[in-house]
Amino acid sequence: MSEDRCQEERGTSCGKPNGGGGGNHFCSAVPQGILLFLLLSAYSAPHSPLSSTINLKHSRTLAIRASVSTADDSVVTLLDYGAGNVRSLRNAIRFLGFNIKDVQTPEDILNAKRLIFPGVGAFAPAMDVLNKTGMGEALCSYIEQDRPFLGICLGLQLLFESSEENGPVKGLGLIPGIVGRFDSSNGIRVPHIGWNAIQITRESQILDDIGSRHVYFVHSYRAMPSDDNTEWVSSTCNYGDNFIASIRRGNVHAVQFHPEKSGDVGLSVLRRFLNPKSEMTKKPAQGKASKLAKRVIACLDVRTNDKGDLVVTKGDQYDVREHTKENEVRNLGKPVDLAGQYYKDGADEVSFLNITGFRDFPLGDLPMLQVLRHASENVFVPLTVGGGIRDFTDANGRYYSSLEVAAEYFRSGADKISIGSDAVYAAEEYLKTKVKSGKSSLEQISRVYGNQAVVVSIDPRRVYLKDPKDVEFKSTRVTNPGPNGEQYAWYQCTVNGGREGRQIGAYELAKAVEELGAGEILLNCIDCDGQGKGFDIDLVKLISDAVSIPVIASSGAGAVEHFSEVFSKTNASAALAAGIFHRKEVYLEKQGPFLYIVVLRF
Ligand code: 1PR
Repeated sequence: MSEDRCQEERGTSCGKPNGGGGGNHFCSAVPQGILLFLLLSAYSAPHSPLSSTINLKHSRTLAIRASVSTADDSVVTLLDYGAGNVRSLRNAIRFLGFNIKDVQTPEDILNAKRLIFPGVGAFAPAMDVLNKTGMGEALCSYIEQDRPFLGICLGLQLLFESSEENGPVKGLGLIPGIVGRFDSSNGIRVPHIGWNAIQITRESQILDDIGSRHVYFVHSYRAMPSDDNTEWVSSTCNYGDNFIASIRRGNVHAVQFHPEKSGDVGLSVLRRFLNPKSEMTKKPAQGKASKLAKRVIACLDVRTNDKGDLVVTKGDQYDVREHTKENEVRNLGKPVDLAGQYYKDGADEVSFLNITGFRDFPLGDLPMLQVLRHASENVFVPLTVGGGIRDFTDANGRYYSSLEVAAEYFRSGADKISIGSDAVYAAEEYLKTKVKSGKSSLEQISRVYGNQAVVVSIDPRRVYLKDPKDVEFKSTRVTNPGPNGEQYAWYQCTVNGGREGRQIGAYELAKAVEELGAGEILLNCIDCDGQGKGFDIDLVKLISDAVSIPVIASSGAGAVEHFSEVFSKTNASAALAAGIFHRKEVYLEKQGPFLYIVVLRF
């Protein structure tokens, strides 16, 4: 990039803030006002020794004043403006033996020895923060000087000229190109969530360990390779089309995927950025993997047992009590230990479901938050948490919005939150009024944190029918007829952990929550839960064909073949299982370029 180009962009983009818009389609977003408050308050912090020397609006001399830091080699400077879950990245950096210095002022950027910019949130509010605080100017100067930089996700996109996300919105303009949305009309599911392979187009040091292994993506917008930006592009990924997976020029790197969520391979990317001389950890695996992999998710249903300990439990059609005289809650182990174990084994994601969340208040449930905090210290794949996400008034009359509940979960290390009962009420209301109130937990959280951060967990029960006309809900022809020879069934949604049936079908619910902003559907099936007889293929097919967001098939896995069956017969993007892992009947294993296979343990 030429000096002229950067100067020109600064005149328009750094000098004049972009309009708001509150787009929210990738990573995690916080409304513009909050972002600004967070950053401005950090910037004007009285302890800043340099604050008097910086002119926020006219800071073009910053580059001249930049001095190479004498900071010690173990320090990494992090530009975190407080949106979404940067905890995992912090944990990953610390896990690799480095310390973090947070950016408080633009000069912290200029004085950084190495800078990581985990852009989170939507493009417009992020640019607004960068413009208004002078951070954008400092970033341009830092990158122009070819100093060690790693942008992640939005941290890559912001380097481009502009984005269509609630835009057009001007970016930093360092790399030619416009960031656009994936086109779901050609059959791909948006957001692009999951593990995909990248094609390395030129030597890029930080990608040296990757080979053909997959890395974790979660985004709805992407930059495309072109003749104008070819000198920057170091790898591409195919999802519908080839998009830019990483850029590199000199010491400046940026990746669209999340290294902090990409397990060992992601940690190696961070390690090679932080310490370019580090030994290669593994010989890159060879292979031709080029597709988005189907995900295997380990699920931990968590609740307090009768002694008051938080334990992993597992239901049999949602009944989690032992059928003994004591009638105790089944105790399958400690949540943090099991999550760590499944991560090491190779799970693509780990989910925690607080199964008594519908009656307990999650912010009063501090052990659950502690579980998340501890789990995220050692688990470097996406963590989802669900249970009790809704508005709540406590015993003292203090009102907590579902946004506050979700924010606490995100701060504690969750990448996604999962909403059960409250999403059913929201969908019922929406179908009744045909109006999106914008007030449901689902709508609010997806508006603020992006729809990729919101999973809706559906708990349906199969109801057999002689004739599809017998109900107003969508039914399907079933593979195995009902007890009285019924050829059809509809799937009735429930709330409160399956205790209460509602007058809405899984099909209607799935379509409604997609419209309301869900980014993914976790599709349980009470009839199959804990039975080990396989997923309900009829149900998974019905729902995964009905929506264009990813669907996670859940309930019933009891053998390796059940995973292959659900992936070959339906359009599910992922399969979630619990009992089969807890009982150690199978385990996960990484196999070359293919992410994970499930192998019987003898
Ligand atoms: O309604 O927002 O508080 O969320 C409560 C969440 O807790 C929902 O996601 C709901 O599915 C879950 N939940 C509530 N009660 C139970 C229970 O078991 N008594 N667990 C429960 C649901 C279902 C799966 C399970 C799979 C795989 N668990 O997640 O892990 O069925 O099991 P399998 O492989 O052993 O067959 P809210």
